[in-house]
Amino acid sequence: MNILILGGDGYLGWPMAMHFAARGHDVTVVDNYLRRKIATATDSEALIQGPVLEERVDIFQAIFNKKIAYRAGDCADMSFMNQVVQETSPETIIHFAEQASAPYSMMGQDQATQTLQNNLGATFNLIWAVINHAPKAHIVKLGTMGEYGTPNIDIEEGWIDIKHNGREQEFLYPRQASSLYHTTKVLDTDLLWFYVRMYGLCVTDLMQGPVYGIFTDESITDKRLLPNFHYDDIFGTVVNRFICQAVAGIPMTVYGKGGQTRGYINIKDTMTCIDIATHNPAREGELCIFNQFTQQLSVNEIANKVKEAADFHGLDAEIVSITNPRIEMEDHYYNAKHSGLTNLGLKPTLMTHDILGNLIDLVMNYRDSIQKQKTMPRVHWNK
Ligand code: USQ
Repeated sequence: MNILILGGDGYLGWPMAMHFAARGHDVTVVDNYLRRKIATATDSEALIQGPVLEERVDIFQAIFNKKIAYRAGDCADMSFMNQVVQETSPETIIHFAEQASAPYSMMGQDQATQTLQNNLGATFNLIWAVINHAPKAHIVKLGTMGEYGTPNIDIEEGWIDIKHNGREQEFLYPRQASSLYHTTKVLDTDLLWFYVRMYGLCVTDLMQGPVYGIFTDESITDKRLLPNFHYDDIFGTVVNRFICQAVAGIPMTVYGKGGQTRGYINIKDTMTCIDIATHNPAREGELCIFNQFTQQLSVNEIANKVKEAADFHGLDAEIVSITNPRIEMEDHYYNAKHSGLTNLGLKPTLMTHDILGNLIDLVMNYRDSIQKQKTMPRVHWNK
């Protein structure tokens, strides 16, 4: 398969590129290093940061004897996007090219504008580049479980049947996000659904929960192939953050009551889910939606799991509750369906002691680089 990956320098984009290239697909990655630039600007550099793509594709080739093509450019630039899609003629396009930090999107007006323009611009340009140059290509878009928010009813897999005054129709499941970043994903879904209806595009939208971990079949082979790994409040996701805090002897920062429940997924399973979605493409004129997570957990449950795994490693990990910098429910109903990908063959990797222990072992090597001030929340939602 000829696969174009937008956002190929990212936490998920890079291991995804290696996954497909190692399995014999033709892979081109695109990136403009936006995340690296924001990380530098906000003093949020990754704890583990691989070389730039220009170098990493060579390291990958030396180890796997497979080539990954790299193109530098901005997906929010229409002429670049048109050119890349025209020249690569992809069968599948995997779209990760978004500003993915909820806290960054809530820092202030400039960061909000940048997030909105980048995320909507990249998705809109991709849609038009596909219409213009690859109308049969399958777009696999990374959405987020955060699009649904935390409703007081079960979360369905993308769609819901509504009965109203004796009549019935299926609609997109209601969306109510709690950061501007998550809201851009809601708007992406609406844009894609509109163009699927108008132009018969083939689109899969993956509603992914927070991801944790770093090891995939390929990244585990050489530390220079590891994806970026953040523990800061801007880019670090909660499990990775708690692991780093536990290793560095910093109390794990549970926001508020800690009852916030989400669907979590190991990075290894992200690879499998996207592989499954790619090999089971949406039909022409279909928007296919999967809820991409394997385990529902509250923040308190995660902190306790990390503490047990850390204590087992001889670390005396502590947990503290701090004032929640976000506006979100801290104690709520949460029951999200997620059978689509398991029905297609996903075998979940669960958050076990062993899995967390392997991460702790790796992070121990970087312990001295962990800075406490970067683990404290620096962005408050309503300030
Ligand atoms: N949290 C804490 N303490 C911390 C950090 C986070 O209690 O030190 C809480 C948050 O308040 C939240 C939960 O943990 O309730 C998850 O937070 P997170 O930072 O791991 O995840 P989030 O901001 O929702 O965003 C992450 C990724 C984003 C992706 C999303 C999936 O950064 O790109 O889309 O996970 S989801 O949350 O399902 O929408």
